[in-house]
Amino acid sequence: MDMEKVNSMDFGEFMDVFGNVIERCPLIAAAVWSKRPFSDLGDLEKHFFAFIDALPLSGQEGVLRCHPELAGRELQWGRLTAESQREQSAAGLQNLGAAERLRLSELTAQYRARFGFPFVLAVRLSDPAAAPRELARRLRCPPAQELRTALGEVKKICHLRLADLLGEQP
Ligand code: 2AL
Repeated sequence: MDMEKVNSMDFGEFMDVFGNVIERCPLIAAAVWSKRPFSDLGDLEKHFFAFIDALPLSGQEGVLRCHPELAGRELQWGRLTAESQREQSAAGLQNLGAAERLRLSELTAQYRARFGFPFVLAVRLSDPAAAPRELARRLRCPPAQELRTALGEVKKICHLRLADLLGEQP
């Protein structure tokens, strides 16, 4: 899909295609539509990122809370969004052994208890072994730094989803 096509989309079409590039936050795509025309992928994603950056802390935490747990029940039950399901399955999180799944769920519970939002990682950019390692490392970070790191992962996920939709190399 090229930018001319994107720029010609009416609001409904744009929402159908880009509504979930920020996981379960269609309001962000709804706001970005007003910024068209877009020159390229970088320009389009810049508007998604600017919206997130301009949110108050409660909004940024809300964006993080819209993300499903990694390798959580929603994955096992097939209740994720299509994008998350693809990402988590491709990262091998559906096929973890019982011990690995338990370790991950203990760490994600500790993370949520410490920071108040779920652990977010762009899993397409890592292997299954990296998730618990990264979790253990980030658990020790100061909250303000961790919020920035987590939002950086949201932006990486957004970039990969946009690149897929536009048929571009990430
Ligand atoms: C996810 C997800 O669903 N896809 C991805 O890359 N990361 N979730 C998460 N909590 O990090």
